[in-house]
Amino acid sequence: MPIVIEASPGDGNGRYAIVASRFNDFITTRLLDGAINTLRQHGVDVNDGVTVAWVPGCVEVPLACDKLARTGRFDAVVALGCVIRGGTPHFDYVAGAAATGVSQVALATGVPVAFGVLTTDTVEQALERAGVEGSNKGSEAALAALEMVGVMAGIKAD
Ligand code: INI
Repeated sequence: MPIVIEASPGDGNGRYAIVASRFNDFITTRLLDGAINTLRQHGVDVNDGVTVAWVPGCVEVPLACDKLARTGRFDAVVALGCVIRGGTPHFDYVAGAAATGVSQVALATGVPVAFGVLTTDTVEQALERAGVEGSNKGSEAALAALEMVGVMAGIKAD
């Protein structure tokens, strides 16, 4: 039988940093609420175990993630932002910089960085993915971070 390393986001272990982009903050504040609620629901003490850093826009997200990851104080980082195609002629540059940068941070630092950056064509699509009741990509990114903390621990222990 193979050795299987798998984790569920249930044990509430770990300290988390969240980087939130202020651009389109009518969306990103909802993503942040979703992320924090999900961490809390999974047993994380958000008063002690969560740090939130606000940055101007998605272009700045990777650097803040990198700096936080390198402190050694966090088991995972959650990146939150919102790029709306209608809102910028350079959508592809901003969205691409965020996506590439965030994945490079994870590989360079060994700290999981969950990608909760919305890249949508319209405001409506962004609102749908930043729901209070329904789909919330901030919440989904927090779940990925929780799970990856377990996976990293499983790989170390094996
Ligand atoms: N930043 C975003 O997070 N979302 C956007 O839709 C956006 N638009 O439309 O341009 C955006 N631009 C700002 C960018 O992220 C940087 O903050 C800015 O270029 C300064 O470096």
